[in-house]
Amino acid sequence: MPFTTDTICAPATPPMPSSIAVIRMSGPHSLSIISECFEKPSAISHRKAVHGKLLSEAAEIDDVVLIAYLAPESYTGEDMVEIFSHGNPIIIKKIIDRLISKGARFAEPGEFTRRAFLNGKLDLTAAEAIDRIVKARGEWEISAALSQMHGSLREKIQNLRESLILMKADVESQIDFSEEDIEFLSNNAAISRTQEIHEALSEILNRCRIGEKISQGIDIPIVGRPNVGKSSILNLILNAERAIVSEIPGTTRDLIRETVQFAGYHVNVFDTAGIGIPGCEIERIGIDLSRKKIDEAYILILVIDATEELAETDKEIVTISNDKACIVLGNKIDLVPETERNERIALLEKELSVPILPFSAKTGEGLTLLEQKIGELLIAQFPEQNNFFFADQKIINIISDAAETALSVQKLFSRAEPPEIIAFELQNLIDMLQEITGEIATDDVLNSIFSRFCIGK
Ligand SMILES: Nc1nc2c(ncn2[C@@H]2O[C@H](COP(=O)(O)OP(=O)(O)OP(=O)(O)O)[C@@H](O)[C@H]2O)c(=O)[nH]1
Ligand SMILES: [Mg+2]
Repeated sequence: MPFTTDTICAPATPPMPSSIAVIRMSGPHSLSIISECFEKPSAISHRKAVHGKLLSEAAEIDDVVLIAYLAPESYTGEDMVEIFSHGNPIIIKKIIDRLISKGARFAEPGEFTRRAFLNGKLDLTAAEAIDRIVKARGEWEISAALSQMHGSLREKIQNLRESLILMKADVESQIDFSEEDIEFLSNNAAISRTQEIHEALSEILNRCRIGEKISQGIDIPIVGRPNVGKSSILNLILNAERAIVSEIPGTTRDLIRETVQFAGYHVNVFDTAGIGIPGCEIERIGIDLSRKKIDEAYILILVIDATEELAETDKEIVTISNDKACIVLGNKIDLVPETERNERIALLEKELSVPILPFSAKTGEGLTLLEQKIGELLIAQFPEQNNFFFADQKIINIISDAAETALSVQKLFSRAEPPEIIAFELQNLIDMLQEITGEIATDDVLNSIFSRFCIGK
């Protein structure tokens, strides 16, 4: 085992009153430490839940259930103990203090999973997935992270690595037997195989980038002229009085961000400043922010006032949103008499050349359809819901370098460079793939990954 003679402990549940808290301990002294703190040390055995008093000298700290796991059959691969106590932060602290007084030390963030990785219990792609399962804010994110934990990304990388190892063996045999008449992988076959590898790595990179976007949340700004009802719509979506609503145009000046779930995705909805002629410097800054938000977004909710004539600004916003997935709401439809609605919406649709959803932030009319349409757009933008990956930025950089290196190997083949040179570059590429799964691990990458983890994970 490459690691540790020390024993670590930490709460695995948050420091707030709850029915049960879990405290974990891992390392070679876990069993001797717990034996000194538990009233019935002889009852402790591998993977068996035991119930009894946790003691500080003679006094009872709490009535607990604990499970011991003997190495290597534990999460970390070391001897481990999990203590289930009552979820009172005072009790949790006393238990931790007690374990520390007997020789354990408080764990760093992610240190349990780091030990699991170092002991070969999981690879780096699975470790990353575990962090995402804990922190995911959308259902698709959880399901993608679960399949990554079960090996979806690792298998892809390992298949590529195996194919590269075969290729390298083939190239190396040309070094040794160059005088003899042996059938080698033809140059053309090697060129097309490296192309496939480049494409596979680019695809993985793309899926990691989508994973990143999805875990940060997909931005959907609500945009339009001043006073058309953007803030009222945000409040309606959230079912809360989040943004100030007033009949004075130019009320909202800042971006207001709130997170909601649509169709299983975690979405950041933004209320923005109305786009128009700014009345003051602050409004101007707000309008600049709105325009920037329109630029960056893939999906937009565009609001027009269905009771008013179209303004040039409405047309301009529709034009600049042309290449985006856009839902246009004809808001304040409650103010249009029932008999005139169809005609009104048809006229606006004709002038703007886009479909318009009749909407009322006041009565809630159109909300169900809006939510349904946002769901459809999200699914259209991210069609393979759980087919994306999660990776640390440093790992994403390695994948990107690997995709480039596959291309440079291809060039070496097409220039028919000496096999020694090609084999060297192939080995570089193989090493990069090993860094992704962690077979080759640097402290730099490990720190970057595990420092993002929670304490106790
Ligand atoms: N009748 C009716 N009034 C609405 C509706 N939506 C908004 N309003 C009213 O329109 C006015 C402006 O609403 P806001 O939500 O503040 O509009 P906004 O687009 O955020 O305005 P700015 O922040 O100034 O750009 C307020 O008086 C709202 O009560 C609606 O659907 N029906
Ligand atoms: Mg507003």
